Amino acid sequence: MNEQDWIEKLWQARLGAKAIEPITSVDPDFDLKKAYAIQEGLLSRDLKQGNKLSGYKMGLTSLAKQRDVNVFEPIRGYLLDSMKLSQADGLSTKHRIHPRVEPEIVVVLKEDLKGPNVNLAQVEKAVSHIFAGCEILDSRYHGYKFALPDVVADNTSASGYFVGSTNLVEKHSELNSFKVSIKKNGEELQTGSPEAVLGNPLKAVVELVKLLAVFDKPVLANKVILTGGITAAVPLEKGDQVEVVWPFETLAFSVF
Ligand code: OOG
Ligand code: MG
Repeated sequence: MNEQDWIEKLWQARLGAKAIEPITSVDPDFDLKKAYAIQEGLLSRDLKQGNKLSGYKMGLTSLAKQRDVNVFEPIRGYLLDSMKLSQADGLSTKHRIHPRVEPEIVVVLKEDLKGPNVNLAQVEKAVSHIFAGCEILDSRYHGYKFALPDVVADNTSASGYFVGSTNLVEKHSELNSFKVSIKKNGEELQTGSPEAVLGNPLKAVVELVKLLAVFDKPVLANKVILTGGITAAVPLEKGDQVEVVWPFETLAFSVF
């Protein structure tokens, strides 16, 4: 199996909501470099099909998430317009294999940032919006099991995202005092604070700029940036009612 074969397999797995074996279980030499090349191939294919890049995501930026999937290194992926979800519409399970939800801080920049030497002060200066949000994940691998290169090739399990409507940028110095919880069918299943993400979710943006610099790419202004799950993710099924409760707003949706 070569790179094109894996791109095709992952593409079909996502399209048909049918899980595949992790690449590392078939090819023990499969590494991170090859994995990002496959992710890049999936992005090109998405763009060629008319999908639009809506943003970026960091993953595995908190210990809770690293332990959740037993992978201990931050990773990055891409987001598409078609992944943006609305609370009114809810979450469909139809084209998903085993969806999960996790709470995340969402950031938007007002200027592009590029290069390996970016620092936190530059990110703070460039931020225009901070939103409460949550990500919907859906690994394309059997049993939601994978190693680091597998999950990178699979665009870091990206499947959807909800973004709140209150710009919290003026409150950015208070973010770490926020508490967030995930309730499923009224039961609180996870709680955490944005501090869990590298001590400050804006540091995840620094890491994102650095990871994209390897590919000589900027993080563009006016795109959404998911900074990484604060808590372990909660598996979802048809019929679930989900509430992601933040200090200034609650994101609520049903799963159908
Ligand atoms: C991997 C993606 C991790 C996050 O925010 O940590 C991620 C997964 O859990 O499927 O998006
Ligand atoms: Mg995430």
